[in-house]
Amino acid sequence: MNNKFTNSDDIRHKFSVAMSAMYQQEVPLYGTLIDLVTEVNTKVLTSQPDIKAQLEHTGEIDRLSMERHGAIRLGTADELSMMRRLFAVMGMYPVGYYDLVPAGVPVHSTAFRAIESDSLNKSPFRIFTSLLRLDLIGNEALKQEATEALANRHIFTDKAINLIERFEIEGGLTATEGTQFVLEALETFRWHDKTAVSKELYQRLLKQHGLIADVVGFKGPHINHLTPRTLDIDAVQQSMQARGIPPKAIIEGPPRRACPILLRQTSFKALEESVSFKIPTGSTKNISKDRYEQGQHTARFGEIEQRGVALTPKGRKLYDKLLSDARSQLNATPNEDNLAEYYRILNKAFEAFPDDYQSLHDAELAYFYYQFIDNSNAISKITDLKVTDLKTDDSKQAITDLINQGVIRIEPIVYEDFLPVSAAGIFQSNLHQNKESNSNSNLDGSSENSLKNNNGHSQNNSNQQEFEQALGTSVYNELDLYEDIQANSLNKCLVSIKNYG
Ligand code: OOG
Ligand code: NI
Repeated sequence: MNNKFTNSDDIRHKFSVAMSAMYQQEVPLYGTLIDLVTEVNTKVLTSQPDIKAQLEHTGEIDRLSMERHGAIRLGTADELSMMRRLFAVMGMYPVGYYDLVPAGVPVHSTAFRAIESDSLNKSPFRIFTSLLRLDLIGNEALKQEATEALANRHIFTDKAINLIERFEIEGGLTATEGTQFVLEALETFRWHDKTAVSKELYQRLLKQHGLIADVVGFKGPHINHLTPRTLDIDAVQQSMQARGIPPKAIIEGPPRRACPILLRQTSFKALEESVSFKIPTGSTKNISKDRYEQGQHTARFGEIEQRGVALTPKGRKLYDKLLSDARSQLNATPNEDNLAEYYRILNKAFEAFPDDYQSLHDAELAYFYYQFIDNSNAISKITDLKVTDLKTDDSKQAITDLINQGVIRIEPIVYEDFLPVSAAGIFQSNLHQNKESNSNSNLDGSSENSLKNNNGHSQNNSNQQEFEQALGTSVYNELDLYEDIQANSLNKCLVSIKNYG
């Protein structure tokens, strides 16, 4: 990149700092949560030197305190495609496809994030971005009203759009433009307590599904949570209540393990917030003179996550199987009442998943960095370097030998993405639970007030194609990215060994 331009990693970092500050102001309890996470992380780093060393080796130690993800929900294809262009300015690209419809949540999603290891370590900021599936609304008249409400809103400032276009034409932004961009982009994610829709329409949308009301009812895609990364999610969960932070009952994802895999998440319950609904012109209601009436909305919360090693397709298949076995054995949605029983079943199921890094590596269940250890004694013993890649049995054996000889070490590649079952759990625990609408399973299409099933799309792929068409590009496959990172680390190692001395 031409050096008259500011680095996209820097823009992303500044943006994530600004976003976190804005959200702490909007939702002060999120600030309390960050303080708690910081305390717990400091304790872990002092009491567990092996974890500290691992994070130093992988380059994650510096990013730990700034690590955040957030989430937004969009209403239209145009919003999604402009959002992609906005994130590109910050070096964030769509990775992964998550269809949440089978889990009863009428959206499909991707995560915008950096994709290179170095960029991730500079700023791992990610946004889980969902597109509402309005096509699933069975009631045609309501669908029409929702479509119109979305067509009438403009979620990006004119200046933000100008700067995005400038970035695309010039190939970058100057430092001054980058600073302006952060301020303008932030506007899109701000909370608006004055809505553009009437209370009556909002209530009909809510009856259909809490998510539809959260998207269609508002002027913009307010950031609905931010998530710091903790090194001990159980410790944070246990201390939340004492700090006045009401936690959701269960921790989503795998059970607690010696070698964490993928992602564990929990959140505090969404706040009930006051909003002002627009009174339509011509209405006889005249509750306040500025023609708004009061109401409530529940959508915004805080979340925490503990990240572990990224799994290979084989590892992921095993994870999905064990999780699904545990859930079928429980035979109910995990909740407050069956919590102890759920964890017992889950722990038992995951005994089938190896829990030390060497076994995870040797069984090709997880992705690892290969790192050269500068140790002349060990290296002098190498006579013939037989490693070429990660595919042949000879190479694999040679790598194992190098590890045993102390020439290279393995370190876990952290999972940077999301999990659809967990995401659905997070969505559901933070949606307004309307008794009539039954937010959890209202996708059967059996009545006017319910959402249609995944009409005509039995193939997951066709949903992904529609999502990518709306996005304006295809999403990166996260597994390819981990595989590249692993292969590159091996190549770097081999070069270091060959050049040694
Ligand atoms: C997104 C929920 C998913 C996660 O961390 O899995 C999510 C939302 O509520 O919009 O953020
Ligand atoms: Ni989240």
